[in-house]
Amino acid sequence: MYTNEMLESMKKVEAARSANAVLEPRRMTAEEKETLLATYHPDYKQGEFAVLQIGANKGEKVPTELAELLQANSRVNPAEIDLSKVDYDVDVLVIGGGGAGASAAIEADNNGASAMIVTKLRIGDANTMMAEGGIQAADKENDSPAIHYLDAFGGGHFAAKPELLFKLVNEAPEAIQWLNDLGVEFDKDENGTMITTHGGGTSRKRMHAAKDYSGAEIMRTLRDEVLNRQIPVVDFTAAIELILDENGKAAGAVLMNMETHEILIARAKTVIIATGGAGRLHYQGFPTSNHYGATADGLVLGYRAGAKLLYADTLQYHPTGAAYPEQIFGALVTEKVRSLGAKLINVNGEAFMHPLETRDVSAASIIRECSDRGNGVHTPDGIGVWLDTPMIELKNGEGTIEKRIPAMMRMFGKYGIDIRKEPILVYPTLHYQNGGLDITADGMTNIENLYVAGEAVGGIHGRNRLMGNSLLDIIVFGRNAGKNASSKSKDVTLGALTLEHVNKFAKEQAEAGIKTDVVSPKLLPNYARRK
Ligand code: MEZ
Repeated sequence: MYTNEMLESMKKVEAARSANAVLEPRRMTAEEKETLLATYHPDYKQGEFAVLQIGANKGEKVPTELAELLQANSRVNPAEIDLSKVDYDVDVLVIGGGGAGASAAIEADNNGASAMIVTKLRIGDANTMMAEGGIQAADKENDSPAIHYLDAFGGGHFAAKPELLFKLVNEAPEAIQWLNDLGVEFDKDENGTMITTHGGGTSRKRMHAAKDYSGAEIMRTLRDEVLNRQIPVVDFTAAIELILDENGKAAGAVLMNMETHEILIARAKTVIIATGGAGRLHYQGFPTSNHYGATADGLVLGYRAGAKLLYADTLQYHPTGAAYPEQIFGALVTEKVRSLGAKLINVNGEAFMHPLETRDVSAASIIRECSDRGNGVHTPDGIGVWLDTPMIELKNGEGTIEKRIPAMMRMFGKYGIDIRKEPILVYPTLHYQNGGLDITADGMTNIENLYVAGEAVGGIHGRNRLMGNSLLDIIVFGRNAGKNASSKSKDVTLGALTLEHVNKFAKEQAEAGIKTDVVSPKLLPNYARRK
């Protein structure tokens, strides 16, 4: 239960609530943000990164844990794999069963291709399911894709690949329409108009949501569509190595049954990596809001085959992970809580920052408050700052919390915390991989016929992503990859299948003097129960 320090601090929060609710903490200047990030954001902790010694991004830094996996040993010995025994033969192989993979498979199927999804867990076991607050699209009169572009480009430190961001924002309104037509139950007012809110760093209210389980609602709909179309889904089967053909083009994957470890071969004219993020690598010891399977597998598969990474050194720490109670440590407390009016408050009851700065700035600000400033609230196991949820109903009226963020109410309610009456404690949690595999606007990597969609892509958002642009990118780039990979498959004649790139990578490893017992892709987190 709450310690005395927590209770004392909570009294200060309550006493200051009415004043804090109307206070508008000023936004930080560009210079203030720069200094803050450089001093407190985990991306700037040089000791936590390693320089890659081999592969397409040799000489670049990535998180130490990722470097270990990118430069690890393959799970297969190519000499022992019989590539002539093909178990699955398809036009489009989709690796990953989240929102991007499902969207890709649906569009490939629409386009008349034979598509198949392989996933190491089950379809829908993915970060898409965990997304809460919403999906951005500039579809209101006071907004436009150009304004959406400016918000996202600035929020990402002007580093997004312009052609990718252009596609993201321009295809956003149609993506919402597509989801709506498929059956996603977006929040609407009595006239049927979609309700939209702000997110951090947005200059317009363009966050469309299904309460605070937007990702689950979207994934439910996409999964139903995949199953209704009878698109084959091979569950509990991981892709453990890509297969190329003799001309160096993507041509399938070596698969492994997660229970029996049986090896299977999938031959495909085009391959789409849609394996999601890396939160379960727990960079720098952070907890994560991510799904159990988020272990950067797609980055490893692509890298070993020769695909290039972009911005793999930049991660997103969601400012508000649950810091208390310990049973939900690191779980996502949606940004929508702040969109609806809750403010971040320190141990002394002070609103120490504007609640809707961009995520990297908000996370760094919370870390500063809890470290050098000494203004954090100690919990029995850690530290955090208050997110004053009762402010939401002061601002929007009674019943708002139950109506707009019922999942948050339930998550804390299970532990006896009524977020309508008590503030909650939060601290940054590892949430999103800003970087990933480099693609062109058609979704293809530098390896012909190898496409990527979703969180495994790098460069759509630059070096920091705005809320709601990830649910959007899985739809826009998932559909894009599905359409383009299926069209491309019509012109592909596969050469002989090979795993020679795996041998080549092992040779590079040896030449660089890398000796390691680590095998990758990792597939499951360190704490997974293994046979
Ligand atoms: O885009 C996200 O990461 C998101 C919607 C998260 C959230 O705070 O709800």
